[in-house]
Amino acid sequence: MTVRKNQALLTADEKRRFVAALLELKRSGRYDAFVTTHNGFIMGDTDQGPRVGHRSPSFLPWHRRFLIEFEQALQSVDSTVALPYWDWTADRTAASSLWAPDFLGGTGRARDGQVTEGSFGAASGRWPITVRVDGRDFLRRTLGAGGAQLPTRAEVDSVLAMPVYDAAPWNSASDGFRNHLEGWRGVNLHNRVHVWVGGQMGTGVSPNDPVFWMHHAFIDKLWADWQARHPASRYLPATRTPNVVSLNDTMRPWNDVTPADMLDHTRHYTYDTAA
Ligand code: CU1
Ligand code: CU1
Repeated sequence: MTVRKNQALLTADEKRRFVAALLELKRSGRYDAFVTTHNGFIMGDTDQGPRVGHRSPSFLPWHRRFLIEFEQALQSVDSTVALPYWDWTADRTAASSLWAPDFLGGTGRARDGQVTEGSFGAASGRWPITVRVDGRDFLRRTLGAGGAQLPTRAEVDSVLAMPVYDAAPWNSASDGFRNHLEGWRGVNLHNRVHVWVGGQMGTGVSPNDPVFWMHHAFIDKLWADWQARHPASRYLPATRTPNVVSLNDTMRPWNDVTPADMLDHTRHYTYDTAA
């Protein structure tokens, strides 16, 4: 059984194994296929047209399925690995152990944002950015640039308190839990973290930064926490709705997955809530 842990509680050996599995997927080319898929959806998802991965109700089930596939890829390299989650309400500075050289490496240098430390720094030669939106082939970060602040626990709680999953017009203008969590309006949780990290994380090729998976594992955990807090609330829309994925519609790029299939994460993994 896969148990996803808070990254701050991983042992040195667990960190080593996670990093080694990432590097092996990168070396084999499997990693970059995930980056390509994600960017394709970012480019295709629009407020007035078809939208699946983002700015729509299926933001949460789409990323849940995407993470499960990635986690299975990691486990094909090392069966002991699970995706850790990054609770950015607790580990909220560039001094966090998350960014240490033995894990993800730190922020980028001032000149060009290039990450210089650890396995994902340019000097390691093991993390070339091949699926990219410009000519720069190295991982970039600008942690907390411009005085940006990560969301607080109080802000998370204010979003978890929202009882309605989503609402018309089912896009970036919607009220409801999904859109306040995704971050197009209101306190903005998910989008703000992408901006705080900066570099590739602020673009459609965000999975180039391995922190993408830990950020989205926490977003996924917050969805599970919301479900537990609102047992009477349901995924919406429940019936066919133009341009968006309703409860029982299949969800691209998969042809056998619906949001309904993704509602119970415990069929796939659990979250270690010891912390
Ligand atoms: Cu995404
Ligand atoms: Cu994201």
